[in-house]
Amino acid sequence: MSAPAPTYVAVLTPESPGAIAVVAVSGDGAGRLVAPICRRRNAGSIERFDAGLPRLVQIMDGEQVLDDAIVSAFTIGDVPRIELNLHGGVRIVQRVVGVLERVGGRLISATAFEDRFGGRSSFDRDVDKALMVAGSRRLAIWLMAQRRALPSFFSEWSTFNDEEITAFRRRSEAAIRLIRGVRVALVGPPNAGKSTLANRLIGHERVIVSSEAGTTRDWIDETAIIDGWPVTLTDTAGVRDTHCEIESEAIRRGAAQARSSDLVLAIVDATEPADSRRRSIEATLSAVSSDAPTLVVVNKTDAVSKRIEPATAAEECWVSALSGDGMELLEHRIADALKLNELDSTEPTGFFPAHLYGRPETEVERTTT
Ligand SMILES: Nc1nc2c(ncn2[C@@H]2O[C@H](COP(=O)(O)OP(=O)(O)OP(=O)(O)O)[C@@H](O)[C@H]2O)c(=O)[nH]1
Ligand SMILES: [Mg+2]
Repeated sequence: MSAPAPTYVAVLTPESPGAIAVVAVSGDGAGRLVAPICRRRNAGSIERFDAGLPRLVQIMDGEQVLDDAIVSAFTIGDVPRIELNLHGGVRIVQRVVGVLERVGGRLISATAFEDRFGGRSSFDRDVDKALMVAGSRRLAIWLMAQRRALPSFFSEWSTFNDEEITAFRRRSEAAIRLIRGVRVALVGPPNAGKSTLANRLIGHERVIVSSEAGTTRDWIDETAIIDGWPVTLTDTAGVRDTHCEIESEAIRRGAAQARSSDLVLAIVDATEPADSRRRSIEATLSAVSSDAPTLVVVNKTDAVSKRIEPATAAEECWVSALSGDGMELLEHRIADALKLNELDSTEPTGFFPAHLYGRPETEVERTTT
């Protein structure tokens, strides 16, 4: 008699803290493996799980309750699968998986599990991976559109000419950066309104604002939704000559952040005379010396009554972080500078580096491991 086919166990959610974790068990013996380690909340035992009838149970390690979990049973193709929806603590997941292994489950990676039982293409898995980190509704909708558009594009890859491939790669660069995480640094002299502008873009009072110059010390990262796209904003300490050691270190750290950003917003104060704004822009940009594109933002337009003369041609955006005036245009400009407008259409566009070569990322992972 041949040995019974193994029952496989995999953690489907990422190995990082989260609100829930999903442990899947697949194979003919899935029910026989899971039922004995579960009990009803009134301590009664569980005989079996019925498909389509999720149950709230306690997962047990002997007499110890490991977690309250929702357990659902279904079949994929004709293979029975049971999913345990646990609380997301890393320790709970480890212990539940440990119990499942002890009663005979064979632990495999989520990728191997998906290969065996998922029934989904590797590109679908790319979309799911990206959706997990997509920080905005617009990006999620865009990814769902790619789920339809990209596979047929990949299947015709060999028929495209160089020009078509180049256009595809150009569109894709912006999306790859967005999925990896786009960073925008706010720099400028003290009191220009960097933190007020950061709060306005973030949508709540995340950072401290005060009329005292030198308020922001350590740089602060926070996600803002710019034109519908998720962008990480870094508010930094105002750039000026100072004898204060702590402030100097804060300025140095802020400049380092700006150098590793995808875009630098140089904020200046509209109430300053044009000459002094010009000097501020020069001093700020030389202090951060970043290769990233720069957008000069003139803030506090509400505080000046007469028309302000541009100090340099680079002064492109005029806003009032206090009243919100000009913010919509500023958001468009930021999105343009980050080339996110490349994603306005639903043309096939890659979002992982492997897509630049016409194949799903998971395929590359598999051939390189
Ligand atoms: N009238 C007006 N005041 C503003 C505006 N934006 C900021 N302020 C004021 O300018 C002062 C400094 O604002 P902050 O946002 O703390 O400036 P900051 O550039 O972050 O300053 P540091 O952290 O010290 O470098 C505060 O009193 C703000 O209320 C604006 O658009 N209009
Ligand atoms: Mg500040």
